[in-house]
Parts: sequence; structure tokens; C-alpha cells
Amino acid sequence: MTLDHNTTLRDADPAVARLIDRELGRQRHGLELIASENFASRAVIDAMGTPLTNKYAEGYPGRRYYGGCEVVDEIEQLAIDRLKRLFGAEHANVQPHSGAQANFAAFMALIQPGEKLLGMSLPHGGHLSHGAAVNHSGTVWKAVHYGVDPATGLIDYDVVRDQARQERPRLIIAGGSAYARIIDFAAFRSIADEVGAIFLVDMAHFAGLVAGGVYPSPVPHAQVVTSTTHKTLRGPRAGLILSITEHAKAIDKSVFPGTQGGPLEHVIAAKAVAFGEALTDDFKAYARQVVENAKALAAALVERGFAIVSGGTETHLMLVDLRAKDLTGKVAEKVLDRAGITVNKNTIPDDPQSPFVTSGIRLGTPALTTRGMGTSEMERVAELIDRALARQDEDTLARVKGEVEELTSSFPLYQPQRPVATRIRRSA
Ligand code: DSN
Repeated sequence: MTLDHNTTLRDADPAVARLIDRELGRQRHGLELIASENFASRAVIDAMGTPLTNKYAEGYPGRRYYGGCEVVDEIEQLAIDRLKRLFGAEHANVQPHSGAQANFAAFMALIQPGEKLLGMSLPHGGHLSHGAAVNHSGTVWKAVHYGVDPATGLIDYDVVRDQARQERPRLIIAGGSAYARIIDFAAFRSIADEVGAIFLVDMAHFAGLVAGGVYPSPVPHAQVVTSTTHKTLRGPRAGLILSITEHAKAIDKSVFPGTQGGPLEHVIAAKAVAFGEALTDDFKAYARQVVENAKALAAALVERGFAIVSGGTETHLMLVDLRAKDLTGKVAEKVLDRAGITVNKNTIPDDPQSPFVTSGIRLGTPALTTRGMGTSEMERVAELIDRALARQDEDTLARVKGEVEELTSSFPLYQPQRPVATRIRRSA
């Protein structure tokens, strides 16, 4: 191993380089159906792998605790401006390192430790950071949770209203990681107003759909909106917070110096790139296709006898209830992995199995749609899933894996770059 800082990764540390190559191969040759994953563009990835990682910039543009911030100030301001434009927000903070950090910082800014928050329960599709007992949000604050109606798989807003009247939370949270339907933000806001709570939406899963205009925006309804940047929004792995002006100062103070130190300016540069991409018409078409693909995949699975929680999807994801197939999520995840199909086991509402076993799998279409797949490929994906789960023997799984490789090779991912002159000649 050399310490010469001009040596490339491949020459300096072949062991790490080889592992990265292996992971790239896995992403290229598999069917990526994890609903929270996506393939960031080469431009986004390029921005992350830059000397911006070297810079300390505690503070905010124009108000830093270090010298030499003139360039990163411009980068961070560009990210902020693009983000505000993208979602029509009054205030934006682009420094959260992740969605969970964004939530923690936002909650700390909005309510006192020990006060009560009301969020969606994790096993019903909520998120760990919304007051789950094993997360610090569940110990710092007194957390109570709403679920979905077991018969419909949908949020019952009357039930949430009754619960809010009874519990009188200071903060109400909408959003989660496994709810496949459009959330009625106006209903939530009226509940929050009635009980004197602040309304926060965690749009991590559907932010890209909001940006693309295929999911209603929470921004006109919620005082604060948090998100990750790497799911449907297709940016680098990180977080963000939007708010009305009234909460801007408290949010900024809570992110830095409240809960984080130096911002990751290389990741913030990649966020600026991703927000720029999300402002394009091409991204709108992408978001539309993500939802069409999810609907097509859900319909094709239903045709093959799979049950989908809530009967279908209006977003990028679906929760498949495997009980009718006499399977657990744990088994299905492992079997599909062997066939080159990546999914995650997921609890279904009122799951009789433990979270390590589960009765469901969660599927999502953001990543396959980024590769260029459309509704006809979704039919094929459903057929491959069905075949793998129905048989599970080595021969079947090897055959399905072969077909997965054939399918993915028609939708190449991160092609080696040709010299610019060659690209121009060929496309002329
Ligand atoms: N763990 C993420 C997901 O898969 O939805 C949410 O943080």
C-alpha cells in the first residue's frame, strides 16, 4: 500500500478496488427491487468523489467557523437555491447527513425532550426514527403511534383524529417506509391544527415523486418536511430539511451546532447535481414511469395469486403479503437473492411473524426504472419472482438467475465512459 496521494485507488489499494468492482457487478447483473434504493447518475457520483471532502465548513454559507470557504459557500448555496425551487419551500437546510439525522435535528428544533409525538407505527409502514422504542427518538420523546386499518391497509384519518384528540401530541408525523398509498396531507394538517401540534412530513420515500409532480406535495401543508436524497430523488446518500420561515432559525441551529459538526460538502455538491437533475422534464417523465411500473408490477403479481397490502399501489412501492403463498418474508428474500433478485423482507400490518421473519416483502421500482425498464419488463419481473418462489430448487433458481442476467444486460448500468470525441461522432 502506498501513501503517495496521487496514486489512484486501483493502484493504491487493489483490495478495496476489487470489492467496489464486485459490488458494481452485483448492481449491474441483478434486479434491484429494494424500494428505498436507486442508481445515482455518474454526475452525482463524480461530485461525491472529489477533494471537497477535504474541506471543513462548520456553519452556513457566509457564516462559517473556518477560512477558505468561498467555494463551498457557493456550492452549498446552489444546492439550497435549487432545493427551494424544486419544492417551492421557504427555507432549506442541505446539511443533514441522512434522513434519520434530519428527523432528529427537526424534532429537537420543534419539541422539547419528554414531549409527545404521534407518528406512524413502524410495523404498519412508519419509520424507525419516528419514535420507535429501539431508536433514541422513542426515548427522548414520548412516542405514540397510529397504524393502518387492518381491513383496508389504509390510514383511517378519523381514527388518527380520535387518537390525536386523546393523546394531545406536540408533533404529528406523516410518512414512512412501506405505505404504498397517497397520504392526505390536508387531513393531517387539520388534525394537527385541531390539537395544537406541529405537522411534519417525512417524504424520504416519495420525494422524487413529489419533485416529478406525480405525488401531492406536502410542502403547502406541513410546517416542516424532512427527506433523504437517495431514494426516489436519486441523489447521493444523505438528508435534507425544508421548513416555513418561522422555523428556519431553529432548524439550522439544531442541525449545526445542535446535532452535527462539519457538513459533507462533497455530498452537498452531489445534492446540488441531483436537485438540478430533478428540476428537468426528463425527471418528470422518470417519476411518472416509476409509478406506472409499480402499478404494472403489482397487477402482474396479483394475476399470479400474490396479495398486495391495500390492494395495490399509487407510488413506487408495494408490500406483498406472502401468507397466501405459505411463505415468510425471510425465506422469500433469501430465495430471490439466490436468483439475482434483491428485495427486503418487511412486516405487514399486524404481522403474526417477528420482524426478523415477517410475512411480507417490499418491492419498489425506482432503480429498475432508472435502468430504462418499462411496464413490459415489469410483467417479466413478476413472472421471474413467481417462478423462483414457486419452485425454489437449485435448477429453477439458476435458470431464473440466467434470465435475470439476460434482462439486465439489455439495460446496461454505468457503462465505461467513451472519450468525448467518440461519443460526439457516434451520436452525430
Ligand atoms: N431503511 C430505509 C428503507 O429501506 O426504507 C428507510 O430508512
